[in-house]
Amino acid sequence: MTTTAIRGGLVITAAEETHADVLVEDGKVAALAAPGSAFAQGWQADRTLDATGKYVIPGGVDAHTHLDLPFGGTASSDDFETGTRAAAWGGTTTIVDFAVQSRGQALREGLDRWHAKADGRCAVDYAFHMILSDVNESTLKEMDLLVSEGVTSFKLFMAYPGVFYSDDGQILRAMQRAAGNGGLIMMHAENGIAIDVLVEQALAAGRTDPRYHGEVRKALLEAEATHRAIQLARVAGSPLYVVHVSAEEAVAELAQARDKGLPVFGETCPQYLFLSTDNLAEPDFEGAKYVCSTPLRPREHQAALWRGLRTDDLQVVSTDHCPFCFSGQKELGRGDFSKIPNGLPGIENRMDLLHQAVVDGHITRRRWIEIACAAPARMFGLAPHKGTIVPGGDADIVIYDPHAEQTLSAATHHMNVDYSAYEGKRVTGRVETVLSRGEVVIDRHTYTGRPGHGRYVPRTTCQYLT
Ligand code: DUC
Ligand code: ZN
Ligand code: ZN
Ligand code: ZN
Repeated sequence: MTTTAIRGGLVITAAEETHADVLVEDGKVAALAAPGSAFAQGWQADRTLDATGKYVIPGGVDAHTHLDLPFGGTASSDDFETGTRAAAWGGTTTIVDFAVQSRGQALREGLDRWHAKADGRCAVDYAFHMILSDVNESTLKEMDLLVSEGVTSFKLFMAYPGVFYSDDGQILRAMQRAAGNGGLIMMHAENGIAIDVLVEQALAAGRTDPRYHGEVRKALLEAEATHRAIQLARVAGSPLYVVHVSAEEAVAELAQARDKGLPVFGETCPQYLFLSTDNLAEPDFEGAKYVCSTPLRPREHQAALWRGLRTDDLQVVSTDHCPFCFSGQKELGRGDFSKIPNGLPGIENRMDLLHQAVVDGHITRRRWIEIACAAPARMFGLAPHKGTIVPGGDADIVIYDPHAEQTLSAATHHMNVDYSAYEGKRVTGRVETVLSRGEVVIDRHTYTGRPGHGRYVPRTTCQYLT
């Protein structure tokens, strides 16, 4: 039985901040004790980590990643080994990735494929959502089975006609099924049919640069789809989680639904909080680095996102980490923005960027932990093992130096991608040491983890509803 003591830090959870020693036994949190008290009573640790002057926070839970995802004629450049290692570097100790059902495929085939990609390769713990690309009678029946084995959330797309797209009838059926089996429907809310018309018109008019990606994927078409998804969920009697919310108008739809008391939830991502259409307009095709969907918005939208995070109209910040190298991958879209693979890297940067938001005064320290750790854990059935520091919970713990200064850069990050979306950005705060189930995987800025340490975690249903 290995015991570890984390001494002298300020323990921050979503619920409270307290100076305490954290005692870890066999991968679990054994106790929180007043500083020094456990040792005075004879408690002994095999290893003591000094957290004096530091924060002791739960490991991050990133509920939206795409590792090793075939997309846009290529595949995301981080696989489960490199992506989860980068997550650990950034203080994230649990990811929920999206297994994909391809057209004509059973859910089981897609899920097995994702297990094979991840098995034995992960540095931190992982779970799966399931993307539904082919809603039919047998898919609907399979949803029940997946829920019972711990894949309790299903992503549907109102965008990407011909690829992932579901029509309103398919969406309604999947929502009805989720209403019966306890599953949570996650929605990519953009009107993809209308967007495709605008894409065609833009290209025909010679508007081929990356910035037109942002212009055709209009905020109003995100808001319209968000509104439609909410109404369909009401009709079906199912809860709804809208992923990667970027438009002020979409936040307003969520706020209105929540004011009615509906079980509607929203996620945003660091790129929408810190980047904007200014980045998409960077010259020499550099804007391609910032092509993702939903797209980056004009800077004016950011205030609504921060407000939504403060008022709890948005509950979660995940990354939608879906990296493609500029060289050879983003470049596929030179001369045609619609061929730029959609997605941004960020799995390593989320905890730091959100800490910077604390420094900047957008959110409190406890809200930082809520939106990055506790809320995603509860939303996706991982609490209380993940997302908090509580006796009996997993010892997924980060010692965080709130005073260290760092400059985000591709030269120093650990994601397998040749650029940083935040190149040159100065942030205050840095991950120092990371424990995953009691094992030190980052030891004072040195990686000490290994592929295969991370375990698959079956999930219960959404804990916001019970
Ligand atoms: N959006 C992205 O930017 N990448 C992956 C899929 C998605 O919906
Ligand atoms: Zn999406
Ligand atoms: Zn995504
Ligand atoms: Zn310091």
